[in-house]
Amino acid sequence: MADPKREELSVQQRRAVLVAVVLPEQEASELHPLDELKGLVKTAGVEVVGTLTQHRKRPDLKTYLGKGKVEELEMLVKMQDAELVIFDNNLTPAQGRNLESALDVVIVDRSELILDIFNTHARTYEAKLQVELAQLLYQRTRLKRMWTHLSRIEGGIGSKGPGEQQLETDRRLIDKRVSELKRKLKVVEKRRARMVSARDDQMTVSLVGYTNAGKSTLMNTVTGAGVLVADQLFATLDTRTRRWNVPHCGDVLLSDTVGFIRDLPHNLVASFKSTLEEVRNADLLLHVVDGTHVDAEQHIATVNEVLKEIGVDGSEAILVLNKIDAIHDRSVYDVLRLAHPEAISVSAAEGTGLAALAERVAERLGDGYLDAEVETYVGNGRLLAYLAAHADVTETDYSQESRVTVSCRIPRRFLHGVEGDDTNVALLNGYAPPADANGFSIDEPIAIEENEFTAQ
Ligand SMILES: Nc1nc2c(ncn2[C@@H]2O[C@H](COP(=O)(O)OP(=O)(O)OP(=O)(O)O)[C@@H](O)[C@H]2O)c(=O)[nH]1
Ligand SMILES: [Mg+2]
Repeated sequence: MADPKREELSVQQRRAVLVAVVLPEQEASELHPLDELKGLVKTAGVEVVGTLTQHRKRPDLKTYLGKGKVEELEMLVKMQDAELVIFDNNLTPAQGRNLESALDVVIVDRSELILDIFNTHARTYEAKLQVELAQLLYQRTRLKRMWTHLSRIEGGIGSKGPGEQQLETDRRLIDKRVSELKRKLKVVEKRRARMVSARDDQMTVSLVGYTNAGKSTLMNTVTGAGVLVADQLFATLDTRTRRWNVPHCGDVLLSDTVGFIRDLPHNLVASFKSTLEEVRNADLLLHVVDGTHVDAEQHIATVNEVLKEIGVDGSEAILVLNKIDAIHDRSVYDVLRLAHPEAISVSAAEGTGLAALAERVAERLGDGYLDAEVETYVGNGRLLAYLAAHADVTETDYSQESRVTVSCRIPRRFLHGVEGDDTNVALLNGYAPPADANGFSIDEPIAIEENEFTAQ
């Protein structure tokens, strides 16, 4: 194995049997146990030739499924001439190995399938590095499975077979590549962190949510960005940032990023650290939920768990119930509304509810606005540009000679920039500027690049 990348395990266009073991914690789902897995394999391009489910209190230690079910699965695999068995569950390396030797087909677990999808969807340099790292870390603990077959054939008892030697070589190759990837990712992370902190004076809002909730659609509708929208899981794997003009608040930066899913592989979350940097640094999160989905409540919980994993408190987010144009079961939506009375309902596709959403965003970001009258000399282009960028200007009055008076509503946090020689600020709702106001400053316009890391 000269190149430790695992293209050979790509599941695309292969005949597969799907298996779901339903454990007590998944019994709450209203969906058929295989529905989400079917969505995932559809995205991955697998041909499904059979399915099998089992309800268990806990997984079998050796084979995850019970003994009788393994036999049933073996028959199904033979009958359908399947090349793969895909589990909706995460298997230990030993369970994967045992099943592979019992069934004589490639076993793919949930993490591996998600990694495979990420691998096919990764477009940017950053996403590619992150996915490869996660795949290698996953693969490293499972190398034995890949070589035991060879050992069985050629190695004698007690001798170090070619499989085992190969195993050591592979491990070394993987470790070398892992350090290389980590090194490259460090550089990317630093760049990303610099980029994120360069926006410190800009309000930033991040979209988060379960995969397929409609985050990219919402981003496109409010900012006019051409982000890929697709009825598939994990359409977006990178982070895009666009300006969003929020009435009464001015321009904010809106980021769209990778979606979450139940049992997201741990390695993947860790590897996507830099992509999720925007989420960690956002002033405000919009948690987008597919309001038509019967499992919306579980999706919300999953998203909050992943957020917690990256150190973010999801309870502070504005909950956005999306796709209200497509509600087919009114009771699902009503229950959801009742549980989250503070949520904003929208249709990102049709553009409904967006004014209410913008208003809530403005309210939360502004932490209360200040209505101000700013009087300065007409040539003060820097201050006028600052006000245009950060405040909602309602009137500009040039009636006094060589003076201009701007009436505006400005978020409290931008007030510090409204200062300078020969400038008077009158606050109409009675707040004084913060004492630490450190003079007037105008920032360079921020270049927001679409594919910041693709050029490498
Ligand atoms: N009916 C309806 N469909 C929507 C709405 N918003 C999004 N969709 C559809 O939902 C699917 C997923 O939309 P995306 O915007 O790609 O979802 P996402 O959350 O970005 O998904 P990932 O990037 O995969 O995590 C697409 O088929 C969209 O057309 C909506 O308001 N109404
Ligand atoms: Mg998306």
